[in-house]
Amino acid sequence: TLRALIFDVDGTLAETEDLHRQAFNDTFASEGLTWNWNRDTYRDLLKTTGGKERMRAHADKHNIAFTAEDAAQLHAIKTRRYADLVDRGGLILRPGIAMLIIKAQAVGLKLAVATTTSPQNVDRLCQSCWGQPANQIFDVIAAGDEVPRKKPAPDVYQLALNRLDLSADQAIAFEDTANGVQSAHAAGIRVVVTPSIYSTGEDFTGADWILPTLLPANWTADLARLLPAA
Ligand code: XBP
Repeated sequence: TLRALIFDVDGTLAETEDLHRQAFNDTFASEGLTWNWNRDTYRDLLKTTGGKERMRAHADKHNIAFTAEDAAQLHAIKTRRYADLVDRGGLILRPGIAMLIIKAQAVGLKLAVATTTSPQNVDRLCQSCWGQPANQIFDVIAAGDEVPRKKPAPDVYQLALNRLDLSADQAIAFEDTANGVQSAHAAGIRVVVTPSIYSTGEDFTGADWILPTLLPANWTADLARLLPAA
């Protein structure tokens, strides 16, 4: 039986990637770098999960010397900038998320996050969208820097399952990208994918359900039997 819902954050709970992109670009500008990521460039770079890893991918592509310290330092500035941008407001939960979470709580399902971004960023998003800290919405938060390998590796989903003390068949994952689908699938968890602005058109092989949004009107009959009815 289903015991938990495990959510990806960026692109799944909310369309955050353009705010991440802006935070990166603002950071590059304030630190005197000429790097600037437009939407097409960023779509490519998103194939590399994790902000530090993404900057490294850019540096490697352009043969720019870039140390782990450079990445850590820039990323700390980017994280502060992202928090400020989120705090300005305007981020909204994707359709169906708010109600699904209310219904899941009502029927006693556990709620978890399995994300590549940092716990601080999850907290900021929850404050902005729910007016509550992340640990009041989610029972478990598993983040990218806590595991050796980021998505598409299964590590972050396995960490979430361990902390939930559940097996893979007791959970469903919610994702928006091919990397995320692969990660959940590799952990043996059934996965619902709702493609986002940046991930539309990716190869979602391994997904159990592909839906435009999580609004109940989009649920297939087999999914509706699993999820709490809205
Ligand atoms: C999102 C990411 C993150 C964000 C940036 O992946 O890959 O890197 O783009 O966040 P997912 P950080 O949706 O699978 O969590 O800069 O904090 O890494």
